[in-house]
Amino acid sequence: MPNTHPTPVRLEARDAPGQPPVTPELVELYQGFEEEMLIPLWYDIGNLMPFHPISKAAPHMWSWKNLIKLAEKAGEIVAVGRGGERRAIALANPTLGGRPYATPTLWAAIQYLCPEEVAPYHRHTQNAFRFVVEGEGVWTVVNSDPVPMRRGDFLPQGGWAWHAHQNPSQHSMAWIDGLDIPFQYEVEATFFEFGPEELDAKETPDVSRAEMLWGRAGLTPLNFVGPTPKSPLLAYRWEFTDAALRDQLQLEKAGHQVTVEPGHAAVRYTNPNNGLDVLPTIRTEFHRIAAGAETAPLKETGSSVFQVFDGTGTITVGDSLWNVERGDMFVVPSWVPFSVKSDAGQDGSDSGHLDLFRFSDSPILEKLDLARVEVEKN
Ligand code: 1HN
Repeated sequence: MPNTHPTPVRLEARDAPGQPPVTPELVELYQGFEEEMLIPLWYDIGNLMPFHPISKAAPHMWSWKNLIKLAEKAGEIVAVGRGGERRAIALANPTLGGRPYATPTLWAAIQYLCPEEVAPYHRHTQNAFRFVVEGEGVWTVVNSDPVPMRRGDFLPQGGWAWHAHQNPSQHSMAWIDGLDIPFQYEVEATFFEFGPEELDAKETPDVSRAEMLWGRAGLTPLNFVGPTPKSPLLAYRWEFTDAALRDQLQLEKAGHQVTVEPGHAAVRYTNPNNGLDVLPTIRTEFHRIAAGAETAPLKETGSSVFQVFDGTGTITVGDSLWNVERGDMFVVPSWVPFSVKSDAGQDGSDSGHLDLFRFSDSPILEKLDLARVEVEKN
C-alpha cells in the first residue's frame, strides 16, 4: 500500500565534516526548514549523490527446491481466480523493505497452476514474460491466441495485452514470471483492467498464431512490417535457443571468435519487428557457460535476476558466493561485481555446461543514457 501519511522533516544540527558549525542560529534555521518541509543539500549529499551506485537491493539466492515445495503447498490450499488473479509468489529482496520486489525495478515470481485451472483474463500496463524451467501442459492465452508453454520456452507478453492462463492437462505446472512492476510503481504509470470471465480461446494448438506469423527468423509478414515496441512473437522455443548456443560453442571450438568470452555463449531475445529487446523495459537473455569455464567479473548499472536452467556451478555476486543447481534464482544488484563458474563435467571432462536465463532492466537504462559496464580483466 502507498504510504500516504505525511512524514515530518527532522534535521539535527551536527558537528561533522562538511557541516556548518553548530550554533543556536543553525538550530533555529533547521527548525525553520522543518516547519516549511525543506531539506538543504549539504545535510546529506553523500546519500543523494554517491560516487557510484550503491544498491538498496542485496545479492540474494532462492533455491528452486524450496520455491517449488512452497508453490505446491499453495496449490493445495489457495484457489486461483478473480481478485487474486494469479497463484504467483514473488521473490522479496531482503533489503527492499518487505515489498514483493526482487530488485528496485523488477518483480519475479514462481507461478503455479493446478490441473484444469484457469487464471482469468486481465490486462495491465506492466510488461511481463514467462520462462519455463520444467514441465508443460499450460497454454497462456494472449489476445485470444493460445500459446503452449514447455521447458526452456520464453514467452514475452507486452504491457496492455489481454492474457489468461489455462491448464487443461492432468498435472500441475510451475513457471517463473518477470514484470517491471516496481519500476512502473515508482514512476506511477500503472493501469489495470479485469477481462471477460470466460476464455474466448479454449483450443490447445501445438503452435500459436504468433509463431505462425513471426516464428521464422528474418521473415516479416508484409501486412505487419514494424516497428512495434513489444515483440509480436509470443514464444521463443527452447529448440532454437539450445541450437543457437550449441552452435556458438561449436564454432568457437573450430577457431571462430563468436562467443562473449572463452566458453561463454549467449543470445538475447529480440523483437523481430524492430530488432530491439522483446519488451521496452525488460531485457532477456540466455547464457551458456561451458563446463569448467569462468566469466570475467562484470559490474553494470541496473539490476538483473537469473534462473539456472541446467547444470551446476558457482555464482559470485559481491561478497556472496552460491553453489547453484537447476531452477535456483538469484539477484545481481546495480554495480555489484558478478561472475559465474561452471562446474567441470563428470571426471573433469568438458561435457555438461551451466545454462542461465537472465532478465534485467537494461533497456530502461540504455534509453536514458545511464547504462555503464565495467569488465574486470582476469
Ligand atoms: C500477472 O498478470 C501475472 O498474468 C503474473 O501471469 C504476475 C503480478 C502482478 C500483477 C499481474 C500473469 C502478476 C500479474
